[in-house]
Amino acid sequence: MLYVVIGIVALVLVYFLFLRKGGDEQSEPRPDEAKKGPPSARKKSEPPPPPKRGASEAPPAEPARPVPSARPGASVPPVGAVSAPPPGERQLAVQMLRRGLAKSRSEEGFFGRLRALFGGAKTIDSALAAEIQEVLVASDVGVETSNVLLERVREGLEKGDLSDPDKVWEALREEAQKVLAVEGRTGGIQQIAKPTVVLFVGVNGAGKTTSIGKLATKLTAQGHKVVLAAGDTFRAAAVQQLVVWGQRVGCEVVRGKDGADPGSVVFDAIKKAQESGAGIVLADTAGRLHTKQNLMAEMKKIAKTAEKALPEAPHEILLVVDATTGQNALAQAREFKEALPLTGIILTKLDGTAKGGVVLGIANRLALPVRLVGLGERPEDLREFAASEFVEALLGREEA
Ligand SMILES: Nc1nc2c(ncn2[C@@H]2O[C@H](COP(=O)(O)OP(=O)(O)OP(=O)(O)O)[C@@H](O)[C@H]2O)c(=O)[nH]1
Ligand SMILES: [Mg+2]
Repeated sequence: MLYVVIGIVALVLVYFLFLRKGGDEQSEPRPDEAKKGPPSARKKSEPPPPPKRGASEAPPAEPARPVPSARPGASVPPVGAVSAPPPGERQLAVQMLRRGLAKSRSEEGFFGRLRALFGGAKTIDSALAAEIQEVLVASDVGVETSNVLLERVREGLEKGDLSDPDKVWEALREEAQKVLAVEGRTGGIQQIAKPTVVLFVGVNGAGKTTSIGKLATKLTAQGHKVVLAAGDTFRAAAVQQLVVWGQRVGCEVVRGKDGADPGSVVFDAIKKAQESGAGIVLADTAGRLHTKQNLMAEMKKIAKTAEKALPEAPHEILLVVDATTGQNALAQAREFKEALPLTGIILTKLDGTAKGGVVLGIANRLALPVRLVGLGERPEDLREFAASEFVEALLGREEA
């Protein structure tokens, strides 16, 4: 009997134990069931199960998510620039110019030599003017222009008004800016007629064709439709050089037969521009020695033929001058100016000279505005000339 009672009690215990376990199983699904269950069966608050991936599918470590304070889409700033204010446009232009003028700003260059004059315990007295002049003349500013620049400095030094180096620098910079403020059109090429015809002239190798290519790049990027005229018909290679630029920039190049009359090529290019609705014609010409009268006469003929195609053309005649040719550049420019109504100067290869002062000499002696400067061989190295930026880049003491 006792065994029967123990048996019944044991059965009841087993029964309750079994029931309790079954209830637990209902509230907690088995791991394998959780894996198989469709996502929709999961409660919304539950995180999704980690996706199964084969080893080969494993994605690279997920990039760190931006911290809440990071601006969405902001690019990574260069090291050291995080807290610096974004430089203004002018500051950027000065920086770019300064890079191109590195030789002139070096120790042996125009700026470096001027700076050395003020170094150490140097006394600022009237003798300083003579030393400054020496540097200016050696940097292709020329005697006449350096006298213009130094007039106020000399006066100030004699009177004792310019007693500290900063004042002397300031006076020099102000005078340099005045010298560069020549009457006439300033800055780059504007579309002033449709089409605006721009003729490029200058001696061999000055940088005419390259400047046309660079300018065409710039103008096309600004939305202008440009036609190039291969007016240097002396050499097949010269035409080819312009054709390559045309392909690169994506603009039409009008060319004549070998040895064709350059005037007729410019004429055709103007007509072509009128037909296609292009806004600007950039016309290349053969390099010529300013001393060869027949070549200079030919130059005038090209300009006249352009006028036949379109009254008032050419609207601009730019003299391209190689800055590394120093004082000779001045002599060339004078001859060209006598032969043609030049509207400005493109001064190329300033990156190749330590004598950046040549800009002052040319602007002053020729009374012609410098419109563009070449500071390297890339299209973006042709920069519109702004006197104040240029003076800051060439003579600015602080590091921009
Ligand atoms: N470093 C530097 N090189 C330049 C610059 N401008 C032109 N050049 C180079 O000067 C050389 C002559 O340039 P071109 O454009 O062919 O000169 P050009 O006046 O057309 O010469 P011709 O057709 O022979 O009369 C090329 O190697 C150019 O790359 C410049 O601003 N800086
Ligand atoms: Mg050329």
